[in-house]
Amino acid sequence: ASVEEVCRFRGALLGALVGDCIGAVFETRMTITVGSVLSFLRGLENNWKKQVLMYTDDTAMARSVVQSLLTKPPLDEKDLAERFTAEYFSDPDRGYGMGVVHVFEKLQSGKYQSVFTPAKEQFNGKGSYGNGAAMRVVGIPLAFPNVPDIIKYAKISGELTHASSLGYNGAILLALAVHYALQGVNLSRESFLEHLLSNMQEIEGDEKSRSDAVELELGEFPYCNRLKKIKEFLDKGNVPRCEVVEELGHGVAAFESVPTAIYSFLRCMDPVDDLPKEMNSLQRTVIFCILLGGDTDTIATMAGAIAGAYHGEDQVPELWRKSSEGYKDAEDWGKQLWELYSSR
Ligand code: 8NA
Ligand code: MG
Ligand code: MG
Ligand code: MG
Repeated sequence: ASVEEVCRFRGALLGALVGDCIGAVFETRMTITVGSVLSFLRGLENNWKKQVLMYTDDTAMARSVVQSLLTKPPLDEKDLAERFTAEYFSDPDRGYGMGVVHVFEKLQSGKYQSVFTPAKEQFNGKGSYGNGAAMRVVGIPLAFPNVPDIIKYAKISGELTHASSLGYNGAILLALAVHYALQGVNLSRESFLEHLLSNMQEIEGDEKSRSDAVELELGEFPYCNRLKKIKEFLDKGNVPRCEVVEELGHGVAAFESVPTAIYSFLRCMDPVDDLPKEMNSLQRTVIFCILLGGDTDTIATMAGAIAGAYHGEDQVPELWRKSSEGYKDAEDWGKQLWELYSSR
């Protein structure tokens, strides 16, 4: 059983990596068709030795989370803040969000007593609700086996840049999705969603979550409501992609992308009408996310993490893997996180 588990840990990191690297290619394209995505992927065969696909901010920050978890357990927020900041300044052109850069500048200035203060000052004191806390969170559910720890540490890791509860709750939701995905087929699609819904009901019931959601006019329990929409869509069957985008979103806000990633993973357990029959579930998941358009790298990285945790690294095609920058680190760190997780 243990070998199978290592596969899931490596799968989660590799799924996240290929989702970011392949998704980023399509981020700025106006029209994305099945034909264009498939032809790009076929072209990797002739290209991977010459040109690797660069990862973006999503993976750069996910790498910092993983490295911090492995060297400063259980989670050292100062160490993590330093890693995010050092990584940004050493390599700023990875496509970071417009707002988050100010957090790094403030952290770098050394004027702040608490590493959490710069994030609280974002967007006139409202904090960011971008998907940046969720896009990098995959290491947390791979380091902690228990739900309360995952909630606690996903929140802390998120709050370094995302002080709005909509931002860090998105990270908590994605972390929990990866956690339940690690259980594989032992958990049905229905109970996977029920677990998430019951966790999020408690999380979104707290005072700050309620008031932030009301202030943004999202209604109460925005993540719970979107989880219910996911269930409705899955019961319906082949919901057109435009309707998925309309109802669940494909934007840079966490509430317009984390539920979309979860839906894409669940939907792509089954074949998708216009995708090749020989593709496996993880391949379908990444391509499905890209075809939704919008924030393609981030939705594909989040869905890729869940799909990789569920299906294991065998579903990450060799060609996709070796075309992606830093894939060997993902393999090594998957094993190390599995050891850490198993020791807890
Ligand atoms: P962020 O904190 O800067 O948030 C991202 C964006 O969300 C901001 O630039 C704002 O436009 C908007 N936003 C967040 N909070 C608020 C608020 N309270 N009020 C008004 N607007 C708000 O950075 P992040 O780390 O959350 O961003 C992650 C995303 O940025 C990822 O998609 C990542 O890949 C990157 N990125 C996205 C795009 C894209 O447009 N798809 C392009 C380049 C980079
Ligand atoms: Mg990115
Ligand atoms: Mg980007
Ligand atoms: Mg993005």
